[in-house]
Amino acid sequence: MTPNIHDPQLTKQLFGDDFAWGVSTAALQTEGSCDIDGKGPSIWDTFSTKKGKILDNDKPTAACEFYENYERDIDLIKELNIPNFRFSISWSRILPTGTGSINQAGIDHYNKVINYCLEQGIEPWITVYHWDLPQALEDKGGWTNRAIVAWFTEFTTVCAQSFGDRVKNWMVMNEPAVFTGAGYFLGIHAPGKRGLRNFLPAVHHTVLSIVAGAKVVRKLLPHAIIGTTFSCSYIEPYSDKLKDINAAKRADALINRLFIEPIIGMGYPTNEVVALKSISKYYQPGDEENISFDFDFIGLQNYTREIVKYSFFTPYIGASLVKAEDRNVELTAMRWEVYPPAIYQIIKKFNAYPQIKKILITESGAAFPDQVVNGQVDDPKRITYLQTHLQQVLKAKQEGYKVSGYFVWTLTDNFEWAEGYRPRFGLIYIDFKTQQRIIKGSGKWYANFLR
Ligand code: GCO
Repeated sequence: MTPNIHDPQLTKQLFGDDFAWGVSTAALQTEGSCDIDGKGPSIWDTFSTKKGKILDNDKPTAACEFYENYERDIDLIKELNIPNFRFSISWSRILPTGTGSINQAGIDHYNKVINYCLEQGIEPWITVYHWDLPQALEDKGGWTNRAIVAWFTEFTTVCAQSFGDRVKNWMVMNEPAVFTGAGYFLGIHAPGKRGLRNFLPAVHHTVLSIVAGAKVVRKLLPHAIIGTTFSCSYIEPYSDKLKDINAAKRADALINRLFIEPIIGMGYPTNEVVALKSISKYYQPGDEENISFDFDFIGLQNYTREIVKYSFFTPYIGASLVKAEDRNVELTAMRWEVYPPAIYQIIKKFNAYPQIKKILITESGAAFPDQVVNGQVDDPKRITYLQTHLQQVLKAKQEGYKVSGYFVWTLTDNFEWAEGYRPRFGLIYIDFKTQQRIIKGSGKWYANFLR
């Protein structure tokens, strides 16, 4: 089905004047120039040199060349009528070894990006940390080392002091469940560590760091609007059998609640996942007061739904995901189910927490196998994905649930972590050999919607 580009049921006006529309990116996925102007290596620069870790052994060395050519892509954001641009700061550009001496060239670079956005009338939104830890800190244990709370506070302080006079909207961290789960438990993302003995301290130090970072921004920039972002999937049990229902609850605790609940003052969800109780080993006196913060907003990032089944063989959690490809459903190039009601359910779920004041969708989007035909990229599936998800966001809003922003993931095709350059999530196509850009049909649709 080719969607109606001028769908009268879906207009920007229906979401209200104060709804924030945007697009999200991340430093490591777009910048390239990994060792330019004094930048130190990040864990992804190192991880991607190990054979077999990234699909096709792709590397983020060049990515979208955003570092060198940021003006070109910010011009495209303007051309697409997108008023808000969310991007992250590369820690090892600012502090090449993570702590200690500051690299002025890194600060100058982000000043140029911020200033250019403002000159084009685009509001910059900063994510302080989007997964690219300086390798020098990983060499000292990374997120498993409690000293990281001080290192992260130092990095956040430099960011707030350098950019806070012009940047109003801050997100302390992106998707802690993914970088700790994939990077410190499953070993499939950088730095490739595994097991509970890495995962549990990484979780606790991440929570302490999110709160410490938020406090520093609040102290240095009393007028800043401070959020942090979480990945979340709508979870349903495989059957109405009690053991599947309980397995789904455990998966929900791990996937959706592990970080958000402590941060809003509820503690870790240890009743559902008993293995999490050992996190107390990493507590120090006073931590109870330092694991929660009154955020101005929470960013939710949703892509799909997961179906969960009881599994005797899965350690710690006794639950497994029923793969979307075994469920005869529509899939994206990530093999994730296309299920628009998931985003509505997620908004509804997090509206039930009275501590959450404001919700923004800080990522939503899909990868499909786009192709250039006669110099054009038609991607009707992505247009349908965005429209059907926006209809669900609108439904939530009209039913009275808080939700006040929507940021598409992402501007251009980019380096999709362990999946390399194959999954294409962009509104804009990139030929990675020539770095040529082509605005996809979905980009034109979004531009028209935002006009
Ligand atoms: C995340 C990250 C993005 C990903 C996107 C698609 O949500 O995992 O924020 O960096 O590229 O989500 O997987």
